Amino acid sequence: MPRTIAIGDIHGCLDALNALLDAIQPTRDDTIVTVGDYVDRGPDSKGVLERLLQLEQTTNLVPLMGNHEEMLIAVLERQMEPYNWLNHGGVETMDSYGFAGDLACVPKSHRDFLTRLGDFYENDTHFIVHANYDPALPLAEQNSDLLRWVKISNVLPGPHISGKKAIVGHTHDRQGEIFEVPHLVCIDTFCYGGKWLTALDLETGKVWQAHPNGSMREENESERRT
Ligand SMILES: [Mn+2]
Repeated sequence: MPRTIAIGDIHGCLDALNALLDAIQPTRDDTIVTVGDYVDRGPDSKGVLERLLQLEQTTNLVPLMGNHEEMLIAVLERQMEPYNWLNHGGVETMDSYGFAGDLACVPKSHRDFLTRLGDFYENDTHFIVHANYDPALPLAEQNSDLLRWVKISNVLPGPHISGKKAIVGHTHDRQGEIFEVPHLVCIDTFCYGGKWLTALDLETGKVWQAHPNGSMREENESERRT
């Protein structure tokens, strides 16, 4: 049976991403949905984008756009002054590219990847967005600021009109735990802050969690029904 697996906010934590993928062993028929925020804060944003580009070749990858990719694109396209972004983890991203004054250190393959990121994923039972959603609007009609920026700790959305269960990232739990209510699961478990990178199998509820040092959280592997 092909699986559909969501992966939370990676934020440059390449060792955690590699550990998760080693444990999951995605096949060509599996769908891996990454919720966005691949870059910033953690140590190896460049390596994470490189790994996602590889993953596109070997599984059905559906990469979504986070607010951090939105900022990076705006800086690369010189539509935004970099200062705010640099304060939100952009310094670490530029370090990973060996930035020495020229934005050309970010290769075209990475820029192209950033521009083809999607806003949502949905199947018959679930949908996935980076941050939040308007429960009353179809996914294709959502406001991108709401999708990418608004924390569920500020506005916890109600059940979506589709009746499907929401999977989101963006609002990290400082204890590194998954937040779950009946209609929504948040899988940003604060990897860059020293907690966990989470993957969730939508069908079976199986959870994998990896530490930024690349070790797996064994005790949390359990069968959960989402
Ligand atoms: Mn975010």
